[in-house]
Amino acid sequence: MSARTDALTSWHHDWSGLKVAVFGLGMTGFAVADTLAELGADVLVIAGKPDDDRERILQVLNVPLVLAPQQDAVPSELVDFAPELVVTSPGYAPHHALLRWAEAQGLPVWGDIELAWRLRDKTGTPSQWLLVTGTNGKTTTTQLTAHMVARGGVRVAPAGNIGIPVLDAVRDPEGFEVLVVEISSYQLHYTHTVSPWSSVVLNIAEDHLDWHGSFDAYRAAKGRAYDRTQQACVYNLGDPETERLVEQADVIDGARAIGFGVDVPAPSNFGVVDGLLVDRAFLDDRRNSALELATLDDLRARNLGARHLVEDVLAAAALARSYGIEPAAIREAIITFTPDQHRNELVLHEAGVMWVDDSKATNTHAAEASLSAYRSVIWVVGGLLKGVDISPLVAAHAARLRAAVIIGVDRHAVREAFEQHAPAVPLIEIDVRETSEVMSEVVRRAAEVAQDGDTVLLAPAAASMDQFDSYGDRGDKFRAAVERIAQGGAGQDAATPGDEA
Ligand code: UMA
Repeated sequence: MSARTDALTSWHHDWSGLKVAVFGLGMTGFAVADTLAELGADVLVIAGKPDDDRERILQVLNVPLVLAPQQDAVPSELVDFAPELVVTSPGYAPHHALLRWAEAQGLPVWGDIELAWRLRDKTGTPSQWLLVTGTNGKTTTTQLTAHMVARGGVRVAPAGNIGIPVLDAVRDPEGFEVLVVEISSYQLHYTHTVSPWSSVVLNIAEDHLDWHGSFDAYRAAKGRAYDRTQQACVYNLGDPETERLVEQADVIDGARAIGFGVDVPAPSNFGVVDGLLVDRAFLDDRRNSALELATLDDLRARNLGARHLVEDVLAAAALARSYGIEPAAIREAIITFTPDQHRNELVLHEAGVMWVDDSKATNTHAAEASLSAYRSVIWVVGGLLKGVDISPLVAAHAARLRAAVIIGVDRHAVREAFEQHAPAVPLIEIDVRETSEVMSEVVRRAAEVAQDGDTVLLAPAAASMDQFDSYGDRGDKFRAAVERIAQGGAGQDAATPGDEA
């Protein structure tokens, strides 16, 4: 790294004239370009596709943009610009031509989170960060943690991969005492000096192999969340891989390892005793006692009773307690918490059939948790598999599957997995030309086979972008189609769910 960029660790340092290439003009690239322009840096944005609204604002800011739609070429404007620093959006994989070029030039490459960390003193006292990563449960845990810290009377905001660029939070005019930063493996890859107050890796399973190149590289990226942690490295007692990452991390002296799990906790851990969630870590007499946080009944009343959600609550509580939030505030946060959309949401329960939107299950690990929660499932599965093999999931759950409705571009791989590992499960393949019709067809065909006691579960174990704008869009379209069919409006041969029992 160059000496100049190394030394830039404050909003109040001199960023003027620093030549920065920004890769991407999505949520991240725009926030980065806007921030750097405000700091007086000399910015060039490179993006793969146009974005009219953002381009217009860039023009006002006097920031030039080069559109470079080809994934394998480096535009001459970038070479001529000769940047001193690259700040990339997380969607750009390290093997992208632009990143390979930056590496060959020996340029420092930061993500937006690295930049935000260095600028977090904009309004005075720098905020402390609680980092949340993991294959699944990140968003719920981030929201829960922020809610708990807020109930403790602290000025806090959730940010990051949750959909709010951290730079937006850092530039809030009044500033925050704490940021709860959801950080993806992509973002971690481009992070170098972040030193969180506390951090958690919730779990690790195969995901994003195409971006990272291998499971080891993905795992290594996740492990970076613990590096330079000041107070508590929170890990999952049910996932030994997360504990290994803590052991391998380079933390600040004195940082503690705090485990969480749904069993009776040992001292220094969070867990469950006789239906009570307890903290045996942040109290003086942890050998002989524990602090009560909430009851499992409190969680069930908020739809947080499933095992993986209990784990998320415990992880969030550990982060909040590490910042000194009182147990009473944590309970208040739990009993007032509303989980996110598209996360095991019951859309309709009619004629004995449950229609459940878990569109957020974009990988096999999340789909596994979801499938395990139901006995007799008509599983809506498929999309962009991201290089992950779905066979083990199909094999493990064959017995509970009454049928599978296959969507997405990678249908072939999904069908093969069933043919090999669950040949008895009836397959319904959705092959419609118009992507806008996919969910109507899914729901129509599922309704034809659904019987009393079945759950039609949208938990595709795959990303959505081949046929939908996002997992949110996929879930919205599922809900709309279910609601249409419930009102009897889904076409001439539409059946009411459960009709054909
Ligand atoms: N681009 C290219 N080529 C590429 C990659 C990106 O040209 O190979 C360009 C696009 O043309 C566009 C821009 O880069 O101009 C988009 O950048 P991006 O894909 O990094 O997306 P952002 O809009 O900046 O959103 C990102 C996160 N997206 C990804 O990591 C893919 C958002 O997480 C995050 O909320 C946001 O920053 C704010 O921090 C989304 C996500 O899907 C929800 N995350 C993955 C996940 O959770 O599994 C990691």
